[in-house]
Amino acid sequence: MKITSNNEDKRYMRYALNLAKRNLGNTGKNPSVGCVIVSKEKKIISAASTGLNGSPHAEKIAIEKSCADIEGATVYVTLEPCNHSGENPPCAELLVKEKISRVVISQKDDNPLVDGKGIKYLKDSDVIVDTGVLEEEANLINGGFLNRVKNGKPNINIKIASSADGKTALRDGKSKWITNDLSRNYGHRLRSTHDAILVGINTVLSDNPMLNCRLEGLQNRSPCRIILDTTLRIPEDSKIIKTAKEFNTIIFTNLNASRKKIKKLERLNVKVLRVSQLEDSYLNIDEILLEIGKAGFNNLLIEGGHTIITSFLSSEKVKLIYWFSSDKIIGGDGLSSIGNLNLQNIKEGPNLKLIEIINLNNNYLKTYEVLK
Ligand code: AOF
Ligand code: ZN
Repeated sequence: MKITSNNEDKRYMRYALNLAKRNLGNTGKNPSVGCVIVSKEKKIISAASTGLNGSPHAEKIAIEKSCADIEGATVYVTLEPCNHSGENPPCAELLVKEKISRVVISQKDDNPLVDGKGIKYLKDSDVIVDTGVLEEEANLINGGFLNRVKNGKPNINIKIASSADGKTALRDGKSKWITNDLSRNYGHRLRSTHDAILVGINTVLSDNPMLNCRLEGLQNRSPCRIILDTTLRIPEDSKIIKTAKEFNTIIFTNLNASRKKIKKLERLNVKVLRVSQLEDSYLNIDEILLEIGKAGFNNLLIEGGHTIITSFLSSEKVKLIYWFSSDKIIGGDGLSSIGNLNLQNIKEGPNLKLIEIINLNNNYLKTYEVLK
């Protein structure tokens, strides 16, 4: 049963959510879960998040590193504890064995292997269970995983870096440097918290990007790079291909793409996946997203360009927009961040809910949730 949470529960849960949030992108196909243990004496005696690539689960790490007796403690966890044996042992069983008296859960796990079984096991074992504490915030962290297990697709987040008047480049395409260093570093941080990053071939041809995370110490947290390349135009000497042995790389192309080119790319360590093409000659986004889901990616970051951003925004449910906006004005002859949406009236367009603003030394990162 869902009960109204008190402020103390929210405070501990917020800590658990922060742990989960900062660990996003590190847990493979598993969700990033946060867990905080509070003793009978109301002291935080342990805190953890899911381990690298999804093992061990957060609850097990928190229990093992607890600095005091955990009998009778309360456990705050951002996702329902599992009670099945997969790659990891069942957490609900462990919590009961350790004589935890209360478990506060933010959000239920819709993975069919869990789906209420963890909560039921805890209740049947006389543990007090409260659910729904800061569920909306938890959904921003768990949502990608839950979407993948329910619909087979990842959550789609878009990154835009623009001038104050929403332009991403000058008329001639020059975009260096509209935003400042801090924004660009934060952009790399975003790459590290996503499982995959996607751009169109035009971005590769014009910018020759690496699309990895280049923050010191976080290079090994780079996402899988995904390129949409309908006719396999990617140059073999592009940075993406040259670094494909170091960073996972997937190219989506059409069903008639040259076998010879595909073989060549595969030899260079690139995974090539073929999908159908739509009437407007774009690759079928639905098929692409299902393939990305199949690969186990929960959170996808779209980094451009303009055409790709526009087609995702108009054809699919985008979850978040990370919008870096700088202290420069480019003017009407600059390139817009978003292309034509062909709206007949304002109501038809995407509706945004601002969920966070960060001041990055006179640039701003606004994080919007896209409400349709
Ligand atoms: C938890 N705590 O920290 C995470 C959970 O194959 P396994 O055993 O690792 O189980 C994977 C499933 O467990 C995953 O699909 C999701 O439903 C849940 N993840 N559960 O109790 C955790 N990461
Ligand atoms: Zn578990």
